Amino acid sequence: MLDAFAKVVSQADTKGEFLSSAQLDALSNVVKDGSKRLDAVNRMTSNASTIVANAARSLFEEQPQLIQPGGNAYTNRRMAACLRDMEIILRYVTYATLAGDSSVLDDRCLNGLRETYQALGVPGGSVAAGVAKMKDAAIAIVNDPNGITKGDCSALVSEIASYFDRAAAAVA
Ligand code: PEB
Repeated sequence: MLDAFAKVVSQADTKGEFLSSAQLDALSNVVKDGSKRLDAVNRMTSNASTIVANAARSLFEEQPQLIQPGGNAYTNRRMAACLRDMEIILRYVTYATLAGDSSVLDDRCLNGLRETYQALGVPGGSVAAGVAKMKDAAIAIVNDPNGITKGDCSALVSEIASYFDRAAAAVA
């Protein structure tokens, strides 16, 4: 598991080189925008259950076969597993956002997930659709201008979007 700093150190060390000025500039931006990053993580974390519940509700509205007899979220046990899975994915997206690097998400959540769903008979495309819904909700919450110092969060938001996209692509 790497963060934005450890990643650059590891890349430079592999080549036996000093950190480049481009690498230092990129990290300097990570430091400069550190409060935005922490605020985004805080907002996603404190709204996690709302993000998950709304995304799941909307997924089941669009794909009602999932909650009908024989569906992959039919029975409370499977419904609970589904909500839990969405929460796990969101949790790892918040970790990646804090770290500024996707490796924690890749290594501890997404690695082998497609194969797990295939083995369980859970439709990966439906999980990906649920993840896309969490992405929209999380970004709306991160971008909410109320009660926060205003600034340009576009780079951070596209980074966060990329973590959700990565999760969706890993299971679709
Ligand atoms: C991944 N999910 C399930 C299982 C595992 C995961 C390992 C099997 C064991 C269990 O049931 O607990 N676990 C999960 C994860 C990590 C992990 C992401 C990462 C670290 O450790 N059903 C649907 C939707 C979808 C869904 C499409 C969006 O209709 C999910 C939610 N996951 C789902 C369901 C099961 C499951 C298990 C229904 C139960 C499958 C079954 O037992 O029939």
